[in-house]
Amino acid sequence: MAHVLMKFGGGLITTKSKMKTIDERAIAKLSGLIKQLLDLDNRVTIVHGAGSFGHLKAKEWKIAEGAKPSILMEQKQAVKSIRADMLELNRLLCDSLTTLDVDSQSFPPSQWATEVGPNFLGDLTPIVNCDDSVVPITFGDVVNCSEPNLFGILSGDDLMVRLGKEIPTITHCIFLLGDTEGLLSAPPSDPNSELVRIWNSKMPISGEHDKQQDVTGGIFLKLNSASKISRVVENVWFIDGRRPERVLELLNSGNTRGTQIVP
Ligand code: IP8
Repeated sequence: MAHVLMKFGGGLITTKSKMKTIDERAIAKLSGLIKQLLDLDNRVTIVHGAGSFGHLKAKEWKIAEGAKPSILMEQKQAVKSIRADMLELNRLLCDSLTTLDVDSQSFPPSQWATEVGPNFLGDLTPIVNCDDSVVPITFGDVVNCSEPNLFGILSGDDLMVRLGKEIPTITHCIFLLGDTEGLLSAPPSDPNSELVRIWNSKMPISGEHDKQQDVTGGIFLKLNSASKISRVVENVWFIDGRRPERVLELLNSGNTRGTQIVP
């Protein structure tokens, strides 16, 4: 039996550039994957990103930079609105699971976490000790921070680091990506770009961070997070989220098409 910690990237479950647009087909496929994993007696813990339910308003109102006196009223309004949007996205995912008779429990970080980065504060034990018949789900969110920032963005990648390290039963930690098969040797626009099959933090990366839409760290934060987790979890992978069957193949055979992250 495996315990799989998976992150659904925001670019996989939403269209990143279009305000609050979900990818219904992708979500239905991912729910199917969770159902299959549970039917095979595995445990599953989910983290999801924000995509166009978080990054666009966060970018517009500079939420990741913390409170700015000249626009504080608007920022506070945006914080409320992003939190509501994230609850909405989370509800859509949970509803999709319910249609397959999968029970889930949501843990919205704005309600239990403060501060940003992998050393954020908050009690993870309700997620760690969640009943194994239920799929715990948490997500990237706007959290309260101490002065002078007052608020900030806690990325799902940071939640992955802490859950990967603090849930002792995790055997597999998988980042499901929306637009690539894994880590590429060069940006996707480069014709010589190839899938990197195995990566450790001493290897160079030639990535792009889409600052237009992404207020957290893009591929760099993901790699850094995965690398930290690989020190405690044996199987850490980047896999194409449009091909969920690769997750099942990984569990069955120990290998699949994607990037394995090693210490
Ligand atoms: O997509 C970001 O989480 P991520 C959360 O996991 C918000 O980096 C609200 C932008």
